[in-house]
Amino acid sequence: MMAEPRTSSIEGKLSEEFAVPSHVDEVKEKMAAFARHHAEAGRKVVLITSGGTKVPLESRTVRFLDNFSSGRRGASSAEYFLDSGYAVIFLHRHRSLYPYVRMFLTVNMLDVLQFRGAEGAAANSGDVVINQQLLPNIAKVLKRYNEVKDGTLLLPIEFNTLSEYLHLLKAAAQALSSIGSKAMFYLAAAVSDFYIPASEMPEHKIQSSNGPLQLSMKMVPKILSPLVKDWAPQAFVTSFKLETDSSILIDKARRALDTYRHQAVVANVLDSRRGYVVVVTPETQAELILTDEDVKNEVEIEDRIVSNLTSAHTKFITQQEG
Ligand code: PAZ
Repeated sequence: MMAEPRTSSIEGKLSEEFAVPSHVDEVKEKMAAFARHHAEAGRKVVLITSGGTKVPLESRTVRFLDNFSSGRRGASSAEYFLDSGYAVIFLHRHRSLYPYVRMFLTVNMLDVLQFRGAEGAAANSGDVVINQQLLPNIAKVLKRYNEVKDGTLLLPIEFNTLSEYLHLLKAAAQALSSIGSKAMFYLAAAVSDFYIPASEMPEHKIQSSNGPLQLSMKMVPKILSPLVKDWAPQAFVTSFKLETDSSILIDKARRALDTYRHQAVVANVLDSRRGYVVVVTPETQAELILTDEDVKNEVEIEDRIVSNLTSAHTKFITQQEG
């Protein structure tokens, strides 16, 4: 078993070494009000994290370290949670994939719009119409998007840098603590494990004339530890584990569960993540696989992940209450 990180030192590091975003209190209040409102209406609330993080190398940032995550897992999972009756706080990387809109991102908007006006008419006197054939399922998706919007069931919160992510996740965990076991955390974002503290970062653009660059980076504090123990101790928490070497995946997922004592880890391998994951809990291990038939029918693996976890969450609530 891994040594459990000391939560007080993690909290200290968070406030000392990561700049606090100026809007964090305002966002925290918004999330708390959202959670209270939906819990009172009998809904469960899931906090989804989605996308990669940006780690600056200079304080007037020209260069930064990033990662592969597109945010597709988080965005599509948000839709399945909404379909399962959850209200969703979507803590996502700025410009990563967004629920519903994600389906149309490869389409050039100007190709699907047509100008209809009298010959020689001024551009502002005709109509602009949509060619729906170029936007498959647009009417159905738009209807669902509007239902979600009208019901204020989706609260989007953006982050960009690692610091913003860490502080906003802490604020979210504290905001959701008031709804106890009705809250689920679904931590699908790909968060950097390494960073350069502000005190060690050059202010200006690193000069290539100084020769090859050597970086020394520190470990990002493991905030799953205070999240589970201190900030939202009654919530159902799911973390994600990504590896490129499948032979170490399940062992790493089990070690995370032993260390942080949360409820589930979704384990996946980079190249197969769209069609195969393993949901690992302290007692169980469920392989979720898309068949060729599923792929033909455009089934998404997130549908299966969300279905597995919402059942586990319901059982968890019953146990907590019983
Ligand atoms: O964002 P995406 O759909 O491209 O990828 C999803 C994922 C691989 C980032 C996610 O499933 C995941 O494993 N997140 C945690 C990564 C980690 O181990 O830090």
